[in-house]
Amino acid sequence: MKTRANFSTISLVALVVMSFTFMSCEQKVEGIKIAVAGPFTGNIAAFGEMIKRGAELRAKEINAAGGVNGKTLMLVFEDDAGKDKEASLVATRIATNRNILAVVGHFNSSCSLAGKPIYKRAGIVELSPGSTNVRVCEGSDWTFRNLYRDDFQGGFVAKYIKNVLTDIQKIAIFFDNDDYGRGLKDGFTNAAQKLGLDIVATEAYDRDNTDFKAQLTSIKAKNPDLVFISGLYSQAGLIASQAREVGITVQLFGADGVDSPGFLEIAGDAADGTYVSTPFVFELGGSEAQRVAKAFEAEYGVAPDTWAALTYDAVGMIVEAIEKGGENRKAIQKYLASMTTPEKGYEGITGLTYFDKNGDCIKPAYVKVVHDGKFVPAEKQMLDTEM
Ligand code: ABU
Repeated sequence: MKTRANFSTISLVALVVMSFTFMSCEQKVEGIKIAVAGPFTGNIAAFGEMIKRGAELRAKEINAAGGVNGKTLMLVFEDDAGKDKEASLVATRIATNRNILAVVGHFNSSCSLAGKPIYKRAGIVELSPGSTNVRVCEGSDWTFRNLYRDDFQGGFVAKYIKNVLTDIQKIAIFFDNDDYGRGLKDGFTNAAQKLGLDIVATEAYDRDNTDFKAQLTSIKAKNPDLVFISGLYSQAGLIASQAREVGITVQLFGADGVDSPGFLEIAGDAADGTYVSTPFVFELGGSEAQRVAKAFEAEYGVAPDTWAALTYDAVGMIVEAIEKGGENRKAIQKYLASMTTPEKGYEGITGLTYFDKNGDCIKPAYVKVVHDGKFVPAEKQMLDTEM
């Protein structure tokens, strides 16, 4: 009996010591930790690379200026590979690490949607710099984004075609069969039909495929004036070159998922002349955007893209929320949720961000076109945020 009692006492003491050790380990964070979640590997890793660099540049500048409340800003990169199942695992890992105060991410709408209930349950903000599906922010007070939604983007592209590319009447849609591709296809179709444009073909593709010639041959048979690609650069690059191979010579138009240097690399010469809609164009940004573009190029040897810019701003927004709201998860959420007017908004390099009751924001769309192997701002822009 006595031996057992001693053993229990020793066990209890050991447990208490271990708990204190564990607690002091958890509390031993000397900096402020933010997670950045995105596709850092896999076939859309060009997005992830820009996201990582945009976040790192912002953190470097913040730390050089004294950190966050005098503490070092530490970024924890979590790779979801652009897949919803990975995103759920990543979200759980982030949510259960109490040292992480907020998440910048995810990039893919399907990943933000997969993470949403996990972040909501744990009470940690996810601020996406890339997800545009209409449902991403609905139903959670913890989810925000700093770019437009796909109902707006789809309507914008339809209106741009109607008003600017006035020779176009018959449109074929080729869409990625995921949350982003389907939602954008729906937004575009609704708006195009209201504007009197004819949708002559709607074909789906799976993101794991690399041969799109069967669907492209069906599209060609419908004789469209334009093919709208509702998907990501990795497939859009192949689609552009395979479209030319099967004899489709008409105008190609993509959306923000095609806005990546990766598209230019994969499509090669077939990219030339392609239009894309996008939430940001560096060349049309203000002086601070130009400064950041130069700093980025000096640091990484390449120009930043749209996603580097939106991530740069998203990290800045979270840091502002910590400094002005408080150093805990709930204070960050409260601060972002209070940014409901332009006056209370965040002025970043991508423009002014403030939120509606869902955590969505109203920001304009722009158009780029590929010219001589580079994205350049299209000659005609259409900057109204009301559709
Ligand atoms: N909006 C760009 C593509 C990422 C996504 O929403 O899935």
